[in-house]
Amino acid sequence: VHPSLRRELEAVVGADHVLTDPGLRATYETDWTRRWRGSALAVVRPGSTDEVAAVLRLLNEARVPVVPQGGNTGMVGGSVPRGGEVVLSLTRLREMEPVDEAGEVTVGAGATLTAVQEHVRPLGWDVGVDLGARDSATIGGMVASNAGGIRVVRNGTMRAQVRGLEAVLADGTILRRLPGMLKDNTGLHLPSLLAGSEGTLAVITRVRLALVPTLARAVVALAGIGSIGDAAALASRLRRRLPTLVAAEAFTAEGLDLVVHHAGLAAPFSVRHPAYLLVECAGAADPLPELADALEAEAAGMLADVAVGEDEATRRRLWLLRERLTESISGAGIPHKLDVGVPVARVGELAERAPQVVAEVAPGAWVVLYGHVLDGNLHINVLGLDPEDEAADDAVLRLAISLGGTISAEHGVGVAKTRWLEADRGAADVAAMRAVKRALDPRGILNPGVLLPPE
Ligand code: FAD
Ligand code: 2HG
Ligand code: ZN
Repeated sequence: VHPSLRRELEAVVGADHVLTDPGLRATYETDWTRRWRGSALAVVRPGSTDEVAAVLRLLNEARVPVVPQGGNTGMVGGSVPRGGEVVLSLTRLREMEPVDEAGEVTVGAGATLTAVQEHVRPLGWDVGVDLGARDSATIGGMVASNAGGIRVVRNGTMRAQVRGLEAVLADGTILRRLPGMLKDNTGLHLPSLLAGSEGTLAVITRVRLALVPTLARAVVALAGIGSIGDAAALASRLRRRLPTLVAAEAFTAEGLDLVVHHAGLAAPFSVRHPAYLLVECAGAADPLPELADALEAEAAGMLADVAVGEDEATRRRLWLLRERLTESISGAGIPHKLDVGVPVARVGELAERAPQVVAEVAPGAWVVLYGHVLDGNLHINVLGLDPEDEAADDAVLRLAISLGGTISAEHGVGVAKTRWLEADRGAADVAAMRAVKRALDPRGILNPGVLLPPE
């Protein structure tokens, strides 16, 4: 970064928060999957909204590109530099206001999900979105990527939790609407526009979250089942019978083997099953009788083994078999992550055909798939590929589109999938997105190369 710009940035945030030393920059420059990295001109860590605005004004003036970064747990390369940008780290914006009577809370964009959960749970409230990266993922990053996670079937994605937002445009203009109103029909809803914008339209600085009530009693069941398709079909039938259903997740035997091997967890059953379905029910009263009845009525002959967790420790133990898949896959190599979605009725077809289309173009590759079956969302992880070799990505993303689905159900487009955006969304949608981008960020400094393909 130019010495005079550096001095100006230091005058705004303090010299301790402008990092140019390569050793200090390193963790901000590589993404969680290790597939994406690049070197930054500097890492700048503002401590307030006004500092974010002042930093953006300087960078916009100097036409220096900016990569907004929260917890850097994103899976599509959108949170790390490609080379030559300033990384704007938002992790110092972690102030949390008191929870109000209506169950809303305003938090800094850099607050981690775990910190917010710990802030609100003692008061009987919870955050509607939960995900395995909770200790590092920030609320701002979760809104910017419209994160999904393990409660979508109950509470929707991150977009649905946002009641108000404060954000800074590329030129330093502050947008602020934080009063918290369920009904607010005064024109375009900017929180919806920014949810899923992946740092390309504005930098989110504060978020007003609509919380959900804590559910006092929970039960988790893990069952061995014949296939991912069977798991999706059974989960759909259970949903109809179970108003208390809050999660339905599936994974395969290969995934469980990896978790047992890399995370050192005990296998749940003595027999290895082709696939596993994990469901959680929760409510004010004990949901176990309802779950047992539903399984008996809907799953006759389908389930070989069922493990049930009622107390918190057992529930946690069963959940870890699912949640530690991501890190266990990374323990086995650098995956290509294809977070695709299809209509729920086609999940089985996707699960069967994805390994076949990968084998056709990359015979040496290895596929581990799992996901949020009731969201129609499978995480197709392909191991054993060069980072640059996109033949398998191409095959799987086109398969998802051909099944009436999407190239990204929850992780976003990032730099990983810009090439396929138009095949998914069509030219008219992409042109509309470009028009919005140009209007809000005319110099194109916010996360260039992310979401929109080069023109
Ligand atoms: P980052 O990775 O730092 O950034 C993500 C994107 O948002 C980037 O484009 C970045 O530029 C932008 N951004 C970040 N902060 C801001 C801001 N304040 N203003 C504007 N733009 C910003 N995702 C799911 O959807 N569901 C899951 O179940 C899930 N599970 C995960 C489990 C593990 C173990 C891991 C490692 C990741 C998982 N993820 C999941 C992916 C990731 O955690 C989420 O996408 C999360 O929302 C990213 O938050 P972050 O703070 O780390 O954002
Ligand atoms: C999950 O559901 C995350 O665990 C990560 O979205 C998925 O590792 C992945 O591919
Ligand atoms: Zn996921």
